[in-house]
Amino acid sequence: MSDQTITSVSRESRVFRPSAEFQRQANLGSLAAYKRLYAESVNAPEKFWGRQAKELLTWRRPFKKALSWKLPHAKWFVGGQLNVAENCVDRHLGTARENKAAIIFEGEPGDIRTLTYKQLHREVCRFANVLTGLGVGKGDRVAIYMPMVPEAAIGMLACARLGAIHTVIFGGFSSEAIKDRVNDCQAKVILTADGGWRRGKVVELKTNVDRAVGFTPSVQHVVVLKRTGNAVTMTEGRDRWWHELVDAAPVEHRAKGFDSENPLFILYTSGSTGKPKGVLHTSGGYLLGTAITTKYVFDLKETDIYFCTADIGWITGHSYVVYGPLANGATILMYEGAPNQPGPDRFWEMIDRHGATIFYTAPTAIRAFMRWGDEHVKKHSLKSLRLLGSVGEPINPEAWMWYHTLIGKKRCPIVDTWWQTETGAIMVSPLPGVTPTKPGSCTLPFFGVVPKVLDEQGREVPRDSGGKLFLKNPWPSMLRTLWGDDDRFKRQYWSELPGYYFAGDGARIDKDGYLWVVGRIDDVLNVSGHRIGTAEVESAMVSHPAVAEAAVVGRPDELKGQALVVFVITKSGVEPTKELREELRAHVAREIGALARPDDVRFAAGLPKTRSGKIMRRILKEIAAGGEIKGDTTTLEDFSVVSALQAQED
Ligand code: 7RM
Repeated sequence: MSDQTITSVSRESRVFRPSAEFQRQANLGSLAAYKRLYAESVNAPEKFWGRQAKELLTWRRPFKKALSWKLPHAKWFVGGQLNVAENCVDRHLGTARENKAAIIFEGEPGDIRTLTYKQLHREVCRFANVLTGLGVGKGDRVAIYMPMVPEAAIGMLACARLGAIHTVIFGGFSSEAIKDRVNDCQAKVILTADGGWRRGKVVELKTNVDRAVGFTPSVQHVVVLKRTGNAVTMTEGRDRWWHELVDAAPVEHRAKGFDSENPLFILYTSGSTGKPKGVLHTSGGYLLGTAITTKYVFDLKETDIYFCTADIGWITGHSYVVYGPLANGATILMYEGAPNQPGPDRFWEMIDRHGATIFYTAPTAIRAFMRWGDEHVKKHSLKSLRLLGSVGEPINPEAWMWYHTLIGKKRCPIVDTWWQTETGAIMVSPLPGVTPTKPGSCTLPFFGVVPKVLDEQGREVPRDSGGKLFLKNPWPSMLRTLWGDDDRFKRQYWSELPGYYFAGDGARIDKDGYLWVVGRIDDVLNVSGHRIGTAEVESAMVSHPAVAEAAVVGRPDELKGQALVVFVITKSGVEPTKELREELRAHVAREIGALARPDDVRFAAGLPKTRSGKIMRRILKEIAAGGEIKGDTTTLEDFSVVSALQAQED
């Protein structure tokens, strides 16, 4: 066995079987049915995906061939033409869905607005006409820097309708981030708003755009939605009010069909160093991947009210707020603001108010709810919920159990969904009602997905030992390239092991074939020759009752290779003392072995995270080693956290 495998130290062994009640009504009703379809999807992928594409999507011109695969470049549904917006909106008109709510929107101040499919159609058509009027056509890039309001989705769908390429820039990012991304893709138009609401304050989006746009010569127009009503400066000729343009635009718009491989969007994701990568997704394959996973992983029913808390600036917002649910004619609940505004129970209040049935969020949010206290949850019934989802990082068993008990009342299945910006759609996840779940495991591959856990030599590691996570076969919603940098695309994802897509994660597969992601490969700890994933150490740490959140990194150590430094946020009311520090070190040693006893426990008030909640361990590594912060920090949610950690250092 190679010494480059990862040692697993987790001892989680609980199994939760689906209830008969859920199983009876599930879209995919048995493990046998899953296995049969899965086998077909990997043995005869073209047949399987060809059939799904015909069943789930509406084509303007039928495709000739499901897949053309010239590694690492895939073309799905070759020769086919479709319109993505038509698939998400128009085709639900003239059916029972026409007057069904497509979007139920709640603003942070409490304003509520509902758009039926018919109304959404009207808005998308009008805005497509607006964009046409501004000179946007097929292949042009449009940047979207907006709050989580229906107009953000309308902007995306209007681009899709025209065959233009949107790039959503997360509304929490700075003008620096706007500048880099807009220049990289040479966007012609920016869609923004005067502001958005976050924690009772206005985030001045237009002001940030103004600061960037002096350095982005490609931008011809900025369209500004009036959301918060704060004063903004409008530059004559360049800046236009959303409502004025829309009021003057015709409501009729005839959509054209576009090639299945026509680009749909670019989404920038931060690289560990240097400039962000522009992940490119195209039309037919992406839409099929998001539509089919929404249908089966979320067991979507006509009557569901589906609440995904992700911002549209994240891939989860693209795939599971907008494209996947709308392609299925679902009702989505969309929320603008912070989860603790006005109180820590905002989500629970919303679930009860709107009768949400499916709730999809991230482990970092779940740990925050735990920290805020159970009493905020217990004030609400949550009886409408029937299914819960998790995404973004490995969910520690402690958080899984809390989610299961407090939110799901032990009756809702949890789907822990592993996927990436690059994969476009969910790759590994339980199917609710079908797959027995284990807290902390994302379980089994979705149709067409062949995960492999391999060592440095590309050999399969034995069951239960860790290695690098690869995907073997192409899948419809895979990224096609990195915008403007196909070499980087090949280097980054396809050179680790020839013929395989490298996910960048460490993982293990257990005796039941279940996948456990143990963290990013770049973050793997190396202690006295043992390689350990970050997730297992952090999970052991947060299983201590005093700990709310933890992040572990390695610091160069002459003796051990690396010393383990754990940054810990304690639960509210817990005093961070020297004794507690020793107790936590001993706790980890007890939970997973002396090998993983932290050398250093540092109490912190906050951890450096991206807005989607991922801990930026790269920054913590630099802090632990006492060095300066290098590399891209534009995706950091709050730089003051870093300053505070560094100050503590001195
Ligand atoms: C959807 C999304 C991708 C990275 C991925 C993992 C981590 C995401 C899970 C997870 C364990 C999960 N896209 N990750 N989901 N790890 N279990 N269920 O998050 O591009 O922003 O991030 O996130 O490391 O490679 S992303």
